[in-house]
Amino acid sequence: MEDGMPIIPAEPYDFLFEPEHAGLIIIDMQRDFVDPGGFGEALGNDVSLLRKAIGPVGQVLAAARRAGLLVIHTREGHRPDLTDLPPSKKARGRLKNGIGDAGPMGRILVRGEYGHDIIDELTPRPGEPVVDKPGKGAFYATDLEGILRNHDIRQLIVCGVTTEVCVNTTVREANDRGYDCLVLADCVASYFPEFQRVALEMIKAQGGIFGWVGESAGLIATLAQMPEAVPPPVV
Ligand code: TIU
Repeated sequence: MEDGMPIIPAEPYDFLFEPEHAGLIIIDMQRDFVDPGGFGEALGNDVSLLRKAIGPVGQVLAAARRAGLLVIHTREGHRPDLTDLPPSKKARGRLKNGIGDAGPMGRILVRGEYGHDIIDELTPRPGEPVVDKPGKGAFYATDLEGILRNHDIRQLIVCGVTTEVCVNTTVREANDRGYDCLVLADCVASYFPEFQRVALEMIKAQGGIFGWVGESAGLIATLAQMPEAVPPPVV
């Protein structure tokens, strides 16, 4: 505790947690990125590296729900008519089966398709906003900033995939907008172990140039000391 404020062990220094103004954001834990047989695996990636985060994210999610933190989920994807898909994004990678095409779990990264949705282990609950984003960052072309403002959120606990792509982009966007981000190292994951390491280094370097890096255990221990929240009525 510092001035009554809980402290979460983190790097480059302890994170002063303001639970009243903190939200949990879970980035793109979608079947197409994380599940065997999805788009990510079809691209040749080893999804087991991403799946390591599922357990810790689930524990953080349960602790955050119990404590009454605002929980926000994001999904990367596009309208079925692909009008929000930049031609550059569609062309990138010269894929035979790319965004909008038929994939192993439906049309790839298209809203409403099975593969686009969040994995069963982390299904959003009613009342938890799901932010659909066309880009890598969760702020770009979404209503996330309005949601955070309406809930007086100033701190973001960040989980999800992938560490160097959508997690890093979102943390940088949040940082420029004045949010303090605590990224939980065991709750984010990359297809590339080297990128996982370096992406976390980048966040906490230079005195926390983009934010803090901690572990789920530190946050969960702090949340466990808070009284159980009465869930708001679902509307
Ligand atoms: N969510 C997210 O990170 N989207 C990606 O495309 N990530 C990759 O690592 N490709």
